[in-house]
Amino acid sequence: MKRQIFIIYIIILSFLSMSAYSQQCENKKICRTPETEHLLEALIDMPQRGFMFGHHDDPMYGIGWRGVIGRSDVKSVCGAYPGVISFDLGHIELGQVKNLDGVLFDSIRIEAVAQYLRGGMVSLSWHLNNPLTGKDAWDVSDTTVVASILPGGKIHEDFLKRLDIIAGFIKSIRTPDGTAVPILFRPWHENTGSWFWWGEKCCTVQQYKNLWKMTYNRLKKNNVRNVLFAYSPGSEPNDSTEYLVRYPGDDIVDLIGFDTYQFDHQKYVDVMNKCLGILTEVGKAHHKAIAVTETGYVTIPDSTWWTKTLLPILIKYPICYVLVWRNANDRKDHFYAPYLGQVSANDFVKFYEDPHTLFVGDALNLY
Ligand code: BMA
Repeated sequence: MKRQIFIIYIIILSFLSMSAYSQQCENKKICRTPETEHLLEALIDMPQRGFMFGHHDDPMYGIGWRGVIGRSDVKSVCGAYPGVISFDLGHIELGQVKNLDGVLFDSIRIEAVAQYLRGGMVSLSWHLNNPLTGKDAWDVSDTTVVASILPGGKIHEDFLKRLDIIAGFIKSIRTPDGTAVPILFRPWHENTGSWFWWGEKCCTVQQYKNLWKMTYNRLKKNNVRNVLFAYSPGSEPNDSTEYLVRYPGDDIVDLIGFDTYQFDHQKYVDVMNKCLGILTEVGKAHHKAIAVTETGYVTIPDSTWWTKTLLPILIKYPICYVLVWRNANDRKDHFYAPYLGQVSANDFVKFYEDPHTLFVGDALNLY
């Protein structure tokens, strides 16, 4: 008898906790997996311990190599994989097997799972072709593209299929035991410049925000639960009000950042400090994680750039990560991370050893 009562008690208890869980999920917009939820909390708490270093396409190719399993320029220099690795989904929407930089989407899935299993974070950007002209993401010749893909637009239905492909891919990134790998998705980036077809001069503020809403809602409709969203505009805002002009909203965005690169040293230092000051303020007010979502100094010709330029700026602000762009092997002189023998490699080791910087192996506790 006692045993039966105990079993009934357990059944009631699990029923109550299940209904509490589904209620919690209904209240929120996208119902996130526990791992994704944990990642978001970890990103918000991260600045208490330091910030992660990130590198785009890190395990895919580097200087003098391509497609060598386990290889990484960053690891070859400091012995550890970056805490964050990002990949790009451009051309997946066209049903192609390789992205715009020649990387197989199957390899992206494999490497994203590998990065998760080693405790690191994965982010995805999307340099998608112009859906109206069929040219690349940089084709700004037509300013009606965003309008045409929004509800009521002439290629809206067709564009939803592209979003479904994105949703399907993000959902498909799973470990062998079926756990969906949490992904920080960073669509519609650098929108405050006008070099992409979703840029400032190509759509109104409202159209841009609707683009985000449509993207978010479509992923939700596809029951994508392993996703967080990053908003990362591109050109320098003057203050937090300006930063927030095209901000899609607290209910959609989980992390805020910005993309900026060094051309002139002093200008870079000034822009970084200004943007990070703004991000710190906005992040606090809106309870969002903050990050330098893309940066770098092409070919890093300054042998002490990591510890004399980048690090002293970053340690002043509560960021959770900084990410440098790719070490292209399909373009000459287009690399942003050091490789063995590169002039800034020794300095990068010092950057790695600094207690503020976090790589795989530094107990990131993301999940
Ligand atoms: C850009 C460059 C391009 C590349 C694109 C998407 O900044 O690196 O060569 O195609 O990013 O990765």
